[in-house]
Amino acid sequence: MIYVISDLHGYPFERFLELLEKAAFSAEDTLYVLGDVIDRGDDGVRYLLWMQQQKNAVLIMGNHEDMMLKCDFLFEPTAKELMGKLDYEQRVNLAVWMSNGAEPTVRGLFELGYEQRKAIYDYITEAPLYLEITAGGKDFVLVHSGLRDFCSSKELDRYSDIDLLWHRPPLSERYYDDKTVVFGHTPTWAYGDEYEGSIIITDTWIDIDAGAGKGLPPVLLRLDDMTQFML
Ligand SMILES: [Mn+2]
Repeated sequence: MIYVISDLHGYPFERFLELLEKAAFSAEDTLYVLGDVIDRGDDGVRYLLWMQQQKNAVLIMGNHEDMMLKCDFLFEPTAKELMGKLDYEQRVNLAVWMSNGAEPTVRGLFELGYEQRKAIYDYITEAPLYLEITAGGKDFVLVHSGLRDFCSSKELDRYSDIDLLWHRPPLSERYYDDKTVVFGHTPTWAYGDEYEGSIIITDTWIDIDAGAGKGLPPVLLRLDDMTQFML
C-alpha cells in the first residue's frame, strides 16, 4: 500500500509513529512525505534522522528543506564558529529561513555531530522535487506545493523550483484529467474555517496539509483506497 503525508513541521515524532501504527503501516508499504518535515515544531531533525534509515520512506523536497540547504554553512565541520563570520548572502539566507520557523531545526542540528549533519545535508540534496506514482490503479503526481502556471501539456521537469515549492493554489485551481496532483504546503485552514483539520479532495488535486504546522493532528492518506488516518 502507498501512504502520503505532508508538512509535519516538527510535529511530535512519537505521535507520528502512533499514527503509522494505527494505519498498520508495515515494511511492505511505502510512505511518501511531501516536504516540510522541519521547522515550527521541535522534532524536525528527528524526522530527518529517522527517514534516512527507512528503506520504504521517501522524502520529497519542501520549501523548508530548500531553505535549509541554502544555509549550507550550518553543515560545515566548524559551523558554530562560522556563525559569527557569515557574509551578506549567508546572513540573508539564514534570516529568511529563521523568519520561517527554523529556530528549533537549527538548535537540533547543533546537537548533532558533523557526520550526522553532513548525512542530513546529503540526504536532503537527493530529495526529488516531484514524483509520479501509481496506486490503486490510478496515477498521481506528488509535489510539495502544487503546480504554479499549470499547463497540462507542460512536462513536469519544465517547472521551476519556485513553481513546485512555493505555489498557493486557489480552490478553483484545476490540473490534469488523467492523474491527481497530491500536495501540501498550504494548510487547509487557509481555505476557510470549514476545512480546518481536514484534507481537501477535489476532482483534480488533493491538499493533505491538515495543519500540523500549528499543532493540528496530521492526516495520513492511503492512496490505494483513499482511506484517511488520524489520531
Ligand atoms: Mn511548505
